[in-house]
Amino acid sequence: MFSYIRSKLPDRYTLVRLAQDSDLNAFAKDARAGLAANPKYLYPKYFYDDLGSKLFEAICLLPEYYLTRAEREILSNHADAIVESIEGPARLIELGSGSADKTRYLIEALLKKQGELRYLPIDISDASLEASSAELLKVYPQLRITAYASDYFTALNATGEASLVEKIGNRTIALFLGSNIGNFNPEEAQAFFRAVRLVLWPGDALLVGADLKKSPDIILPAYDDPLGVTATFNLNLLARINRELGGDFDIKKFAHRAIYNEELGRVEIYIVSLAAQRVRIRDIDLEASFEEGEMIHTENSYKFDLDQLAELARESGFFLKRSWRDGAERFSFNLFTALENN
Ligand code: AVJ
Repeated sequence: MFSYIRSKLPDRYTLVRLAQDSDLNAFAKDARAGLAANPKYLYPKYFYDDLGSKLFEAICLLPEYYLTRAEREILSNHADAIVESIEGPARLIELGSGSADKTRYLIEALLKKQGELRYLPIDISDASLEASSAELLKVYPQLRITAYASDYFTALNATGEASLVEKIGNRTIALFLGSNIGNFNPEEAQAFFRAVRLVLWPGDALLVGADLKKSPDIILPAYDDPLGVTATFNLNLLARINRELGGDFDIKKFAHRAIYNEELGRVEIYIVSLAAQRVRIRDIDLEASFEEGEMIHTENSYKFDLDQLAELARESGFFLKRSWRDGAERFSFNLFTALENN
């Protein structure tokens, strides 16, 4: 079902590549369904091919994209307190580790507290996993890494099964940084919390970074920056269809659009067709036609308040033990504790 790949760092690094529906197939299937639908949509998980992952790292450097800096501020100020709020030696599972840059604050706090640590990053980009793990292993000799190249749900189950020995005598801390939770609609967020709860034991912790509701004057520029990095990130979805599925999108005839839907408390991201046009996608044998102004919905990014987070916890077998915020109160970092009964 899955393969272990040994790297140059044999005893401190293992990569587990979990067999899924071949990625190419899943992308082809989902792209076909989304572009044949009305209204059209594409899933945000497909942003993150190797180029898309790099473009997202560039977004995180933008002054308008306050989320990364706010979360970094919280972690750099409170990592020790966060770790101290969780009793006992722990292993750290990260869902969507990306560059694992901000994770270092928690890794360092845990190493300080317990001397050694097993870190289990999960990411769909194995290029990101390889690069970030090599970096971390160089810097932290007391770190061991088991990396999962996989979607969250498949890998979560594997971390639960593969490591019973390690779970005994260790707490598990599950980490979900960067307001990635914002991509889920409320039902999906609940299902996700429940899936995480299933691999945790009572007293284990789930740490979640969540962007807060606030004025659209602050939120919108983070999703529509003047340099056009976010636009490029969004349009890369079409470029990816051209590269991987033999599409002939003329990228210049499409544009990025972000709106804040205040009622639903979410940013909605679209790709707008700037002309009436037809696009042929050879490998999925699809011809998609667009009207001028027609949109492809590519992402939602939900914003939260603490009541919503506490309720999400209650619905899924956790309780919200503590929250931290950055000085400007834009972003929250939340400690959920797994309760006895599911
Ligand atoms: C990675 C989902 C947290 O919603 O802020 C950034 C993705 N999209 N700019 C977010 C994203 C456009 C990001 N998340």
